[in-house]
Amino acid sequence: MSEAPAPVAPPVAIVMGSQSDWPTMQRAAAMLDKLGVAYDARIVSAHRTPDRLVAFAKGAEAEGFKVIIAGAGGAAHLPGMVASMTHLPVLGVPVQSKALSGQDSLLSIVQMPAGIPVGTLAIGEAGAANAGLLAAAILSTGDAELAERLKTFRAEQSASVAERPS
Ligand code: RP5
Repeated sequence: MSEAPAPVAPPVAIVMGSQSDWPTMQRAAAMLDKLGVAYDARIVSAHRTPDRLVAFAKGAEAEGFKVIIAGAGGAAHLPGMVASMTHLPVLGVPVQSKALSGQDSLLSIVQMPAGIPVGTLAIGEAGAANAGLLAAAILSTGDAELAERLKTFRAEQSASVAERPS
């Protein structure tokens, strides 16, 4: 009797610092859904669950992930800490905070010292959606069918823009 094939691991991990980040990070998930890219979404807090953070970041490559999207708000250490423990590309999404409207999140994520990169997107939902698109674009360099789906997405987006305001 032949063994069942091993399940294919999703190529994208979406991690976020809190349940409260999920409404924002769902925009990344929705984009990946649209493009047919599998992902696993998890809550991993740099501050509240540091052991979970270390286990996730150090094990991400072995789990089969190819790209990591990390979203956090306020003192947003998650993307940088994840990046410090894996060579996989990390895309950081600054979640819009209540106190400082996400300026704190943005600066926390974008100002990485040389040597540990985090590809930082815009604050909030636009950044999360673009993180999904960028993750797909990275994966598309080794996946011609995904590249075609991305081109179709772009073409449909262009076609949906009216020439004049109504
Ligand atoms: C950060 O603190 C999280 O990423 C979240 O954006 C922010 C607030 O978290 P909660 O107090 O809503 O759990 O760690």
